[in-house]
Amino acid sequence: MTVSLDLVDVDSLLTEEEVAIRATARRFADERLRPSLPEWFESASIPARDLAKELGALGLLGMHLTGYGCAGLGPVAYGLACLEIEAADSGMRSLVSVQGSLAMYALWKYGSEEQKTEWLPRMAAGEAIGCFGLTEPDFGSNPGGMRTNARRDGDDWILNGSKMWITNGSVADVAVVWARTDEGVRGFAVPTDTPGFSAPEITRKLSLRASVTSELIFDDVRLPSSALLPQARGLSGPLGCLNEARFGIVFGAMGAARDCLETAVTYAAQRQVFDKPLSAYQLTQAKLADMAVELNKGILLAVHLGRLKEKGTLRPEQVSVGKLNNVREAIAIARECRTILAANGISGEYPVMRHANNLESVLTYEGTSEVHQLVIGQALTGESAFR
Ligand code: TGC
Ligand code: FAD
Repeated sequence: MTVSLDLVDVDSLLTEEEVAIRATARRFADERLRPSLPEWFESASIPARDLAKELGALGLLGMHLTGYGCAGLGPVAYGLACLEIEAADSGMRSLVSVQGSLAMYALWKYGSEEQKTEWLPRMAAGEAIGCFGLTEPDFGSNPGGMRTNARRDGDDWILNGSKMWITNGSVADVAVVWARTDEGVRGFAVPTDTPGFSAPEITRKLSLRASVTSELIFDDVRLPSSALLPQARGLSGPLGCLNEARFGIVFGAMGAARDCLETAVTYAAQRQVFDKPLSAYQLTQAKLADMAVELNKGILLAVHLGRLKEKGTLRPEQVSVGKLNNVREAIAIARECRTILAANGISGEYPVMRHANNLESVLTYEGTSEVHQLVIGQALTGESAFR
């Protein structure tokens, strides 16, 4: 957080190592990402392979995992990196979190030694890209209803079905795919050059345009028994990965919010209305103050959850508190900042509306706001209201 927006000295809660990693991620975001984002967003195309290698060289892919070429850093360092990358664009953070928290984490946590050594070092270096296929066209919030299935054929598995809205899908080298089997939901590491696998890109998105989003189609994809993730059984496998990615979003969303607020503070100081700076009006200051308070609260919450994660006590409903609050506040901040920039707020010359549009996806993916309300509601009441 820049000095001017860090009203409560969040920095005093961070270690030197965490501050250093944040600085590395911020420099990359400022120098490599930020200048190109308006163009990538407008053209809806990103140099995903180059970016993955550059992020890998900085140690930002799977950075909270240990061994296999991963940096082995703590959760707060990982969260701060997500925050800085998302300050550039939520789509960039998606690239990082799908690679590290979903695809790599699934292989790291549930994979065989052979799967880990085959994929993780290359994925940490950004030389191989991963995606994570859980959502289906008819089953998003309720992945337990999935239709994608895998059946045994001798020692092999035959995979059929489809996944929808899959980040990195068309550029991935390996897809972690969750499928219904005779033994319940199981995960598979599917090399994307396997015959019968295809990943058409989803176009005409109005949000997260600087991110590859795809459908995955499995048409009698034959996989050897070694493709099965041996340690994941049932829905708790994929849901365990979601906890990791949601944690990154708790921090990341605050990056998008900070970028909007920084833009609005600067803009309000420069913009003259009725013969004096917009920032000198009480109405503007009330908006800026309220947004800064929510930003500071959100970052404090993120750091607190990070410390719980460090101790190994972080519970899924606590991650839901962070994801629900911080994304909801981030989108509110982005929209309020847009009002301060008024007409300029709708222009791609400024990052505010791009962040606001991106945050619509962030509000939906990794569990919608409603899903997180229901997770928290269940923790409060003991009653499951999902069904
Ligand atoms: P339910 O019966 O409650 O649980 C089934 C099994 O899973 C266990 N479990 C969890 N385990 C780990 N972490 C969690 N957060 C868990 N929540 C539940 C549970 O203990 C049980 O285990 P077992 O051993 O008894 O079988 O499951 P349900 O079918 O009622 O569903 C619960 C619900 C609705 C909360 C869950 O399905 C859910 O979270 N839905 C939202 C789906 C979602 O978030 N999808 C995200 C897809 S990936 C993505 O969006 C990537 S976006 C790109 C980016 O990140 O940038
Ligand atoms: P639905 O589940 O159809 O929900 C529709 C509405 O109903 C929502 O408002 C929801 O909150 C509400 N609702 C659902 N259930 C209940 C209930 N029990 N009570 C009350 N209200 C309810 N998925 C992946 O697997 N991998 C990815 O990499 C990935 N990347 C994504 C990238 C983008 C840009 C987007 C937009 C999505 C991505 N997703 C990914 C999918 C994402 O996780 C799903 O969109 C999300 O889980 C919601 O599912 P749905 O869109 O099918 O909505």
